[in-house]
Amino acid sequence: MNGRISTLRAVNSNEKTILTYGTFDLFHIGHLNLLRKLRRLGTRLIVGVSTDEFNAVKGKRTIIPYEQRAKIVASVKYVDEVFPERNWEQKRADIARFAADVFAMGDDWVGKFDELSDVCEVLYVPRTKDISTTEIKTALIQHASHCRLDVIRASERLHGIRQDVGEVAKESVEAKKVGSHPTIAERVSVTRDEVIYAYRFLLERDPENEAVIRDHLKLPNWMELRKRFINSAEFRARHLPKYFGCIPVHDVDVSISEEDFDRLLKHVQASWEILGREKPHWSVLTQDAYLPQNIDSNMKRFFETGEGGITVLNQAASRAKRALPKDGACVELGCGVGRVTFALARLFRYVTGIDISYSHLSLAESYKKNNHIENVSLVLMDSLKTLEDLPSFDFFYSTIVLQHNPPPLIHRMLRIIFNKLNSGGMAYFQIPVAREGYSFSINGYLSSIDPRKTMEMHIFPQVYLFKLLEEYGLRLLDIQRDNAAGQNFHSLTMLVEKCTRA
Ligand code: C2G
Repeated sequence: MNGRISTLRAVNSNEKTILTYGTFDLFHIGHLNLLRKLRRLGTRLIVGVSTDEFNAVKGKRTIIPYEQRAKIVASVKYVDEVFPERNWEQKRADIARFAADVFAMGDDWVGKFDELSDVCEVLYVPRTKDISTTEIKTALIQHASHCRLDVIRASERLHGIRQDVGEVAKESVEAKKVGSHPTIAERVSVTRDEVIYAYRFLLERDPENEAVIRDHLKLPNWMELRKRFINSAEFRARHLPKYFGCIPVHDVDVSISEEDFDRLLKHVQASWEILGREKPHWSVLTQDAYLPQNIDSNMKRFFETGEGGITVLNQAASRAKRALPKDGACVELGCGVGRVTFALARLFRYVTGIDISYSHLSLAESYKKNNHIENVSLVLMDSLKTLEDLPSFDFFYSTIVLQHNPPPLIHRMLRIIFNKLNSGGMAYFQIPVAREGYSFSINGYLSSIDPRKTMEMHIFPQVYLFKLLEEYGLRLLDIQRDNAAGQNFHSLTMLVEKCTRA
């Protein structure tokens, strides 16, 4: 089936075609009102229903699969045609394909699709208040947990009755003999819901089939179920920090030709420009809340995480019993949209924020202007020369940045940075130094570069890092293992100080 469900009517001149999109999961009155309102705007209403794969991209997981949602929407009398929405980019082509006169959405999307107004009218209509799929899901979960409570109460009641008839008395006498008494919870057998919730909450996935569910249902109670999940290899791999003591040496090229450097830099630049255009805040902190469609309502929270970074920095300095060179000049590498930069600006006399992506920097620039921040300058790094031309400075800051650069680039950038750091100055940076199975060969890498694969993760082996620290006379003041690069990386955040040369 090509995904289009329609009542096929010829398009004529006084036709006014309305185009809209949605997930329409757990179809509710809000959806119906919207479709009715939109149909009244024209003579034909066409609806793009998000596929399950696309919803995964949106960070949504639906209860009702695409096929059924599409059929439900198509059966609504206001709807003339339904087709699959597979990605964000298809709208312009769809408008042309359906000769849409109006593109319309509920006002929770206000402003998000204005760029389409060059090809058709763009409208945002008021949403129906107090109803949403998310609210229905929450109500369902609450209902389910009420049912579960009801079950527990019922079994407690049952326990009371059996006690009355003396059944349990015998058992409790036995248990008393060996000094333990089975609690109510231990006596309540495992339910199917508990098994499914255990998979979702502890392994972030659904059980693979009914057979595994049946196997868990054999367990005497939910404590045994929990024990089994927490001791499982999958849970440990997902949630417990890896031990890196036994990983082999990493095979990593760091010395490469100038020409290869340029290619590396251009590739990293291109990747981050794409991210900066498409999802700038998410590219800095990869959480759904910071995706383009969610950032407006989470912008404050986003910048508060920058403050959090300063708190951690201050803790490192106090552990090292060192005062940060606040009267000095601070340089931040990979400042992005300024998440930490503007917090650093409240700590240091002057901050230079450097980034490889113009699209990120332009957002930082407007934030700086809107908030009248004077002691920050933002610099686009279009080559390593940008770093080399920097005036020397007293403090260097960089977290969740170096990890996205291939090792030769990390090596070269740290060299320049450590060289430019004034004696007595400090550097604070986070860097992954190990990951099982990681290797880097420049030829292999350059031959497999994929510009679409925007967010890369790399490591910089400790041996090279410690060599650099030694070469530039940097003394370790504080070092912490961190989780900044995720479970599979051995990542360190360190505070170092440049020894004053005699
Ligand atoms: N809607 C509404 N009133 C509600 C809930 C939803 O008017 N109480 C509208 C939304 O504004 C949207 C449409 O119903 O225009 C579909 O909403 P969702 O199913 O939540 O769709 P969404 O996930 O927002 O997908 O490319 C755009 C996306 O596909 C939109």
